[in-house]
Amino acid sequence: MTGDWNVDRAATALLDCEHEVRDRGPLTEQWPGLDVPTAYAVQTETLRRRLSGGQRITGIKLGLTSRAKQRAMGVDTPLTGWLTDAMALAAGEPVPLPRFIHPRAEPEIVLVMGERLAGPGVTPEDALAAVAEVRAGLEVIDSRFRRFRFTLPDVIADNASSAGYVLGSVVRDPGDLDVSAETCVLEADGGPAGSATGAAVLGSPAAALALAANDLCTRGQAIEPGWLVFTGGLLDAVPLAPGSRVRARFGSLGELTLTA
Ligand code: 0L1
Ligand code: MG
Repeated sequence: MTGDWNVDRAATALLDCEHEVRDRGPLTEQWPGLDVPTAYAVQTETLRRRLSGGQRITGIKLGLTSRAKQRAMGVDTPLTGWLTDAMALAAGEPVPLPRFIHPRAEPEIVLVMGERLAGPGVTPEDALAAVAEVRAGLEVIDSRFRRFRFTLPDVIADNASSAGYVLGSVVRDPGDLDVSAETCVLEADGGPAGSATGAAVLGSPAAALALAANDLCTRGQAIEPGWLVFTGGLLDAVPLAPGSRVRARFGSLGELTLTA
């Protein structure tokens, strides 16, 4: 049955899961006609409701920009989602696990915008020229879909699994750092969980930023000064459970730890 589903109902279903801290099956099982443009309309509606509830946009994120993440999730198309102030986590404080369904953490290179960036036709060079700061980040993702199983339209509607983020304190000038060559070593619960460089993200986090600007432009939007851009997980995400300790050590962007 697809007739009963529409953008409003899907937005309510996803936000209810978030507020009630429970998962659900993929929307596309009940609404097989959900396509990518309609999924972004659902995402936009959930953002509208967050903002009318008093939240503020702090930036955007890209999802599924690395082969490691694409392979792990079985979806090979990058996507964008919104970040708001309600998702900001306090650095150094334990992750508030009761707020999340089945959270996972992933290390990312974060670009902080100095200038407005609007597509179409944005190149990685244009994108980097609009960046004021480069920082390290750990994103907490928390799909509203059971066992993180979804199709591309599902995960787009679900705001790219956005749930939380923490930002590193080391600030670098984009002109002084090769973002593609920046290294990251991830440890989970005292053991190695992988390593990568910025090149894992579409060849360069600058390419991810350009993609985001060009993609947002198709929906009449631009990336604004001051926004954070989480450019995508460098490595597959690791689960956060009681007692977890996840540490990301970056080459020149410092170190970030999340405990739960
Ligand atoms: O930030 C991400 O790459 C997540 C995008 C959505 C897919 C997932 O939940 O892993
Ligand atoms: Mg991410």
